[in-house]
Amino acid sequence: MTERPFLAPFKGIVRTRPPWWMLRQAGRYLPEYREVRSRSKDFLDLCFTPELAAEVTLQPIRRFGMDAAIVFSDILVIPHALGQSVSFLQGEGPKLEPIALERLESAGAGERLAPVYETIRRVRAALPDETALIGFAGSPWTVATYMIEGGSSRDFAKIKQLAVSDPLTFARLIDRVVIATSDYLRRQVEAGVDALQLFESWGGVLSEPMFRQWVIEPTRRIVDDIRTTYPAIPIIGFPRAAGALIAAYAAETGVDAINLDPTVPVAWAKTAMESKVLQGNLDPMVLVAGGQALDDEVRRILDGFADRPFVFNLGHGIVPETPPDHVAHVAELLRERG
Ligand code: 1CP
Repeated sequence: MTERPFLAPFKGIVRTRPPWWMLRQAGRYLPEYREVRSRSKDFLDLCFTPELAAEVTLQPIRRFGMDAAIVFSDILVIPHALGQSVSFLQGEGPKLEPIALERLESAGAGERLAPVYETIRRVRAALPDETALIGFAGSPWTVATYMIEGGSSRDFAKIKQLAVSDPLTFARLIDRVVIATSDYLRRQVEAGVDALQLFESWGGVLSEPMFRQWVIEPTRRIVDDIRTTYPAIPIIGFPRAAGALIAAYAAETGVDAINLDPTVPVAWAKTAMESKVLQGNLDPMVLVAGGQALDDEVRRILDGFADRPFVFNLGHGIVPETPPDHVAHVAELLRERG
């Protein structure tokens, strides 16, 4: 097998051109994605139809040649697997029906997520040998925000109330999500992914003690669980917008790498997380804007992380307004580095 460039930083290898991929690199900014999406009944149907999910996973690789593909699925397949009803309404974001804790299905993620493992096998068979494949899940706190709030939230009022006023009940919910997520990620590795990413999109709304209890601790349990079966699999954590607590997350969860959001200063990240692979942290809006600002930002980030293990990426997901040409231009800027 040829060495996959994406994996080099995880072995401590630094090359003149770092590997790259882009958060949410499959999706609505690509016309070929919109075409496949229009053929599926709804978004979850797309996630659970291996033929279509594999196709949209491969689309950005064909167009731009990133060093890694990320399996097409969503963080909300875990509540679905636990028996909560999840739907994605056009233009409104996800909607989750309220469900009593006792009614959540027990055990792991079970067979409901089998189509995702089939997607992984298909993608691996179709990918160029040098391209890595990343599996992922949401982190328990972030997944629980959707389960408790019933969708996206601004103030996280319900989940904070529950976590503060009834921590035992909330801990039982988090436990269920930890077990299902560990199972789901282990099965993704078994199906053929080269690395895993955990998305903690909403950890940044918590105080330090709550962040330690509901972000660091459950994440550490998942990492420990995966490591008992797969000690060498690279795990990337993404504690988005978590400020100074990012360093505690990096030190205490056991992840190998940290995806940095656009607000994290390069120099701070390098000293605060010296032993970690770093990934990020271009602002997706600069990618939309393009022009000189894009060139300057890509160069600033590449120069800033040039001397250490690094994966070039965005600091948050690609937005649907992104011109595909701007992504092609970033690929060009990276190629100029060798
Ligand atoms: O109609 C559509 O096509 C739906 C848009 C969409 C897409 C393309 C959703 C709904 N999910 C996805 C795929 C997805 N989501 C991937 C696959 C990889 C890829 O696209 O290349 C990944 C990794 C995610 C992760 C995800 N989903 C996160 C974590 C990252 C982040 O953006 O913070 C979160 C929070 C979700 C929930 C979710 N799913 C979809 C939407 C619109 C949302 C966000 C809602 C919100 O902002 O609260």
